Amino acid sequence: MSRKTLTQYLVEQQRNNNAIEAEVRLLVEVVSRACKAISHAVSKGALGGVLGSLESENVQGEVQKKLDVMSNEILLEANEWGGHLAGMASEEMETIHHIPNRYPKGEYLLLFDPLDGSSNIDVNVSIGTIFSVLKAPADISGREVTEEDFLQPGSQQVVAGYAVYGPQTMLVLTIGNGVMGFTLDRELGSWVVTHENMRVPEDTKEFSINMSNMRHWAPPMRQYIEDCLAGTTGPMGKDYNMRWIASMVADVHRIMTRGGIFMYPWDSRDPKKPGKLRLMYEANPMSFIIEQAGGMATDSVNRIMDIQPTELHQRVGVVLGSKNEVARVKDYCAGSK
Ligand code: P6P
Repeated sequence: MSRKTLTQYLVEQQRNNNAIEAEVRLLVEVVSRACKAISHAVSKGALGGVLGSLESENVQGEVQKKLDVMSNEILLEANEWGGHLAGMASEEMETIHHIPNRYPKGEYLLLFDPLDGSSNIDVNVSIGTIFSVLKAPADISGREVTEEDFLQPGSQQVVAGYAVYGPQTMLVLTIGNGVMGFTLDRELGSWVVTHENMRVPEDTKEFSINMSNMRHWAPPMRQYIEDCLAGTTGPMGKDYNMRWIASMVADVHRIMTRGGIFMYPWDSRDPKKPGKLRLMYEANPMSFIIEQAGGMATDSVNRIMDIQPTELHQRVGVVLGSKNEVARVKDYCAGSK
């Protein structure tokens, strides 16, 4: 019995549950095909001449890796012609990307981090692509898209997903009724269902944070981590393990698979920045996926998907994963602990 493919899953969702419109199904198919191409480029490594950095910096002031730019181009070119999008936004581009006039425009907005965790590229550690789909405002057909059209809270997302380029290449996707995991069958070139209805365990003993930033955290966050480190000798009454891959997609995928809590909280290094991670194309899509799998996602206190964005590349503190552990952090940080 052959396994179900992404296409079959999407057609079933469209036909049976009316859970997805034809335009959105096409969009997901196009993005997933682009992720296959990115996976192929990433897997070549040094053999493909794609490692290393460029002299350029992106809007975040980060040195761009060759694969960052390549992945961005793959996603732009794959999605421009389809007629399903009104515009795109990327971590790698300062302003929004308009659909060229030679192509029809659609009703959806695509946002993405084309290659997240790119500091891991040159050391052969898992990296990934994160994407989010919003519906453009109703009047979009009569005008050009603007940056403001993208500034919608995460609760408005229609689709969210990530591809993780690791020992396996996997696609994890939500269209708003649970989370499905697909593994790339390189022989067939198909995304094949391997993880139906992914769920995040409600409790965990594993936390994920960059401990080198500890002295910069707000006191309640420091106290929470100190209590985790105290294990059974402290108030938590259990010993914790720690993981930090420094690739959000890989850390989140581990949590989607076995539970855990991922934190990149506010720190005092740059008080103007509420966190390192970006709201629109990292925190929001990951929060949608985590919540759809029964987890929880906050900025340490407030639900991430309730945040009204004010800037395309704004940053946010992120605490997400096993809901009872995220709720515990909220107790610490909201001062009720
Ligand atoms: P640090 C990768 O650059 C990234 O945006 C996320 O994927 C990852 O979780 C985080 O930054 C790692 O940050 O400060 O530990 O290098």
